[in-house]
Amino acid sequence: MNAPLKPPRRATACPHDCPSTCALEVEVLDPRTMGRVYGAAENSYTAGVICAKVARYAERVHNPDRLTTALLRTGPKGSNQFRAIGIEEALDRAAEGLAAAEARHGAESVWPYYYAGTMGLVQRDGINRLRHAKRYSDQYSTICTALSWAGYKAGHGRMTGLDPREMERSDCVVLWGTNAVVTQVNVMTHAVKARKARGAPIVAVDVYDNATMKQADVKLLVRPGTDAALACGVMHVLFRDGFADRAYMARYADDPAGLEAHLASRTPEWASAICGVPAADIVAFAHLIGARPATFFRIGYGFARQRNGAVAMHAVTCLPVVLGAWDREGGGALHTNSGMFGWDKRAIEGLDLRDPSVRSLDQSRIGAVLTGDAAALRGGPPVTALLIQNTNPVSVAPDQEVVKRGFAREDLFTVVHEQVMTDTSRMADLVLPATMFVEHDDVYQAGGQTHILLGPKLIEPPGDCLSNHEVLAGLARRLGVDHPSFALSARDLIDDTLRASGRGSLAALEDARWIDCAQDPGRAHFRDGFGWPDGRFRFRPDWAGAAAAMPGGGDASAMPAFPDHWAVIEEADAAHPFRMTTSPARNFLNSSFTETRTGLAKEERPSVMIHPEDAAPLGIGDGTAVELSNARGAVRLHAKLFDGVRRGVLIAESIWPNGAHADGRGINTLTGADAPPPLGGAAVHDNAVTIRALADG
Ligand SMILES: Nc1nc2c(c(=O)[nH]1)N[C@H]1C(S)=C(S)[C@@H](COP(=O)(O)OP(=O)(O)OC[C@H]3O[C@@H](n4cnc5c(=O)[nH]c(N)nc54)[C@H](O)[C@@H]3O)O[C@H]1N2
Ligand SMILES: Nc1nc2c(c(=O)[nH]1)N[C@H]1C(S)=C(S)[C@@H](COP(=O)(O)OP(=O)(O)OC[C@H]3O[C@@H](n4cnc5c(=O)[nH]c(N)nc54)[C@H](O)[C@@H]3O)O[C@H]1N2
Ligand code: SF4
Ligand SMILES: [Mo]
Repeated sequence: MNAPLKPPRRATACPHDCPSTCALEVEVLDPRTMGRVYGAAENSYTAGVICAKVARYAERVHNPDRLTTALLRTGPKGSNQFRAIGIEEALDRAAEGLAAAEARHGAESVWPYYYAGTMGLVQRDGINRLRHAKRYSDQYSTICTALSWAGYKAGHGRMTGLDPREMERSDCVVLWGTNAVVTQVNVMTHAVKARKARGAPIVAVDVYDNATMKQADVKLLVRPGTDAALACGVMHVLFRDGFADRAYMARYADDPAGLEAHLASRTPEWASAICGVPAADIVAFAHLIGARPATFFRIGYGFARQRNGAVAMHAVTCLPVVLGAWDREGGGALHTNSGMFGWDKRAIEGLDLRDPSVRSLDQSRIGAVLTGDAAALRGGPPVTALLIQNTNPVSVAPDQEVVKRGFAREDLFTVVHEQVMTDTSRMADLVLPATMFVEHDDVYQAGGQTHILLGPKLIEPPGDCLSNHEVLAGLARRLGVDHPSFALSARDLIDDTLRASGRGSLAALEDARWIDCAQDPGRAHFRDGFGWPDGRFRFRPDWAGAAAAMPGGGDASAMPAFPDHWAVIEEADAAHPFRMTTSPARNFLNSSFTETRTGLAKEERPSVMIHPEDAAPLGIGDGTAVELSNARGAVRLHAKLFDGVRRGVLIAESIWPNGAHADGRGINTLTGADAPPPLGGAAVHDNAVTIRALADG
């Protein structure tokens, strides 16, 4: 269906943890060398556009600092003293270490730990096959999506939404809590189409005048953690001024009368006092979308990284229902379409071997787990061995001081499989060198759009680099694990998985380059009903039911019955007068790309944005060295004066390597690892801190 590419261009997909999942064309210059990367023009979502950091990906693949041999620790933990060893010896030692931990305290003392450094299904999720086969501790994955997905599912009952390409038929586009220009640039392609074709205004809701808000027609600048108040104020006006679609709600919602009564006291003035947006702006926004029910709400993750994030997400998702937006072409919402693919991952994850009685440990609470917190360990044995792929917790996990204490334990055996030296691999006993996406085969599924894409191996890896699948197969063999998938190639696993999932075959995907899995429009708009037995959207969520799915059971008893401002955020107080978010930096992707020269040069140095009127009385000028602190620790960086942020709010664009900060403490030193209801998660944008100028600045 798509014409074959002309050499040296080869088709692939972006492997990174980004909702865009771009269809890429990579120049292959010789069997070991890649050149420039382009967005595929024929892909209707990518539409030829990719971000700058991936366009220059050759810099990451051919980085002289890449890991190309296995490393064995020779000095004290964290001293960064290693010697190179052969890859077979390294795998022998890794298997011996895991087996020794198992022999001492049982299989649950081994914790395979991973995330989404690559989003490929084979190379990301294969670690679970080894886990289940060995009955190692399970991972309860919370760091990115637990808060926002809990909030979205609470109303809709399933994790799907609009096809993003429908945006071009929208009368208004609301970008809520996503810095799309930075984090998923393709959203802008489609939003701008709507603006050009139909004069649709673009609205941005965020905590600072970021790159996305700068492009928006309407700017709503909220205080961090107060989006539910804004949403309630807007819904109050929709009901009050005759914009609520009562017929739609009567058919598709659980309790519109209850919601309306509840919102009676949530006036724009009430909302304004909480969220900081002037009441007149709240009314104007309500009237704007009230007059344009075909409004597309593109709802991001950022505003849900707050302790009340699930409640906030649910509140925002009530808006399109009150508006009857779902009933209009171009109207409704998209948070993620990840729930629509229906993968059968038995072959990849070894789900046939999974024993649900094995304990599951909270990814975001890795610090508490490693420092022996009995509740975090769920009453089981200590974790004495870690096998880490695809993630960099010593940098990205909250409550960093505790995480570091855990990793420093002499009785902890840590294997890190990585592409580059990271804060985490520096704490390892054994480092294994990993391939990059152009060096292994995988299949990718988009979250923010509707395609499945193939990412074939295009060039040979350097040195001893192994793919995740190869490392897992090597360990399985040494540990005597028997599961047929370990003997398969990554290509065979892709083929099996596509077939089992009813998505054709590897050969077909190779020909087609991608499969568009878009739902039929009726289903995308929930015209067949929301994902509950009665088909009705829940204005009144079953939070307790949601919390029951958390390993060990979550406590939702204090959660509000209807959408509301839930005052459980880390409020500023006299000792910690500022609210701080750790919003994403344009040239990094989480902790990735912090190892590339261009990324570092463009981001300059770790910094924190502060309003000039907040800065002046503290003796802080532009570029002053400052320290941010709270009960969890202190972080050093430099101030940037910026009036596009509310008074009392600080923005530290992240995530820099810990070592980029003056005393090696990264931004997550300040973030908390308590598990917010109903399902846990990392409230990394919800921090109260104090700031002071450093004398030596
Ligand atoms: N303060 C703060 N903290 C945050 C966030 C924030 O906004 N602020 N964001 C949070 C979010 S949303 C997330 S998702 C997490 C993400 O945090 P991480 O999971 O750490 O994120 P990444 O940087 O995407 O990937 C981690 C590592 O995977 C490695 N990797 C990539 N591909 C492969 C591969 O094929 N094999 C192997 N073995 N390794 C590979 C990369 O080199 C990289 O070092 O961070 C969270 N932490
Ligand atoms: N360049 C770049 N791209 C990335 C990433 C990256 O680190 N850098 N990370 C990738 C990953 S893993 C993910 S999950 C996605 C996430 O992408 P997004 O969905 O965009 O989510 P976040 O990056 O957490 O934050 C988005 C915005 O939310 C804002 N925000 C924080 N608190 C609040 C609040 O209380 N209310 C409101 N309204 N806004 C708030 C932040 O300031 C930020 O501008 O992006 C991916 N893409
Ligand atoms: S926008 Fe996202 S998916 Fe696209 S190339 Fe950049 S990181 Fe990859
Ligand atoms: Mo994420």
